[in-house]
Amino acid sequence: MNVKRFVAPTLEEAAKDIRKQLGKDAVILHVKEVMTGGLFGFFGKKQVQVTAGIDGPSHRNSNVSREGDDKQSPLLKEANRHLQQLGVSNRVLKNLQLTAQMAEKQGDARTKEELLMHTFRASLQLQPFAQKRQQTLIVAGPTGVGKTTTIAKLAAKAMFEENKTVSFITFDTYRIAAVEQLKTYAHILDCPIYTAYNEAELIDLCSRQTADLVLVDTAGRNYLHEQMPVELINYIRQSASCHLLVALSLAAKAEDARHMLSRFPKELVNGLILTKLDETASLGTLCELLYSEAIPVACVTTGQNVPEDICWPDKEQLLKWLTGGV
Ligand SMILES: Nc1nc2c(ncn2[C@@H]2O[C@H](COP(=O)(O)OP(=O)(O)OP(=O)(O)O)[C@@H](O)[C@H]2O)c(=O)[nH]1
Ligand SMILES: [Mg+2]
Repeated sequence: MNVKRFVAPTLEEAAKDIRKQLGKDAVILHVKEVMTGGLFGFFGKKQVQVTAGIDGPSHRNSNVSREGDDKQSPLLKEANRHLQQLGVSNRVLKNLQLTAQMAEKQGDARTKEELLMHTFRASLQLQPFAQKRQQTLIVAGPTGVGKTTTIAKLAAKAMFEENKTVSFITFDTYRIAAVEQLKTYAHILDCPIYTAYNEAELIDLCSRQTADLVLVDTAGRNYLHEQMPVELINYIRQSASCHLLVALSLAAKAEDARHMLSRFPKELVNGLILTKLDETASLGTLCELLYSEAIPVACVTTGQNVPEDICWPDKEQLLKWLTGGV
């Protein structure tokens, strides 16, 4: 067996190193916390030290990996089953399982939920979404994902719970019905609505708004084939109060959602609107996105009812959902 020792600041980083150097069949043999650096035992940095090994090529067959599975504790097996059922891509699954293996060796998880909690905490990038008193939110994303409905929910919350003034701009002029849909919400909420027919008009309208919250509805596009207009990208880049939120359905396949997100300039996306939580039984897409991207979750929608079906989960709530809690 080829055995190596890895030292990293976090379990996640150790897992990455192990997989890079030893491959996906690596087995964790020992995990402990160590202090590195410092002077005379002071000011050291807490690190994770992991000993991992891999059988030689002649032994790397299915029997060996099955034997490895049999050696797993019941707790790890249960956690692995949960991770498998999430429906994440193979790459993410392997990394999560490796992290779970390390978390288990660290020995402070007694239940499946605790072990999963350690695993997700070590692996996911959970950033808080920064709310500002005054901001323009441009909502973009694939067709039918729930952009317009979510905008209505966001407007209602801002008006009735936060006492903010709201205005709408629709940049979705491809279909008459789309403009009418937002107009109906504007009418019910009694807030102004403006229509932009091209990027220049949109930018002009955005820069002239005085409401606390300006919500911009964009046309659903097939982002697998099209890209955001360059003028709009430049405007968002230059404006301090204008933010881009990308709406993605949690019911979409994990890899499709990630691919869709990759069509937007990464540094431009300030937050994710994750829709249709009610339409999926597994949270693989949520897990995949939080694993791969350091983009805050702005809100999650949970049904068709306006304005009720929306929530603003914090880090702990996201972790609870992923470990199977509510
Ligand atoms: N189940 C469920 N349905 C939702 C949710 N959010 C929106 N919808 C429904 O999804 C459908 C499309 O919603 P829209 O808000 O029109 O979606 P859109 O992204 O604006 O669509 P386009 O403008 O055509 O790209 C509607 O029937 C909504 O009621 C949600 O969280 N759960
Ligand atoms: Mg729409």
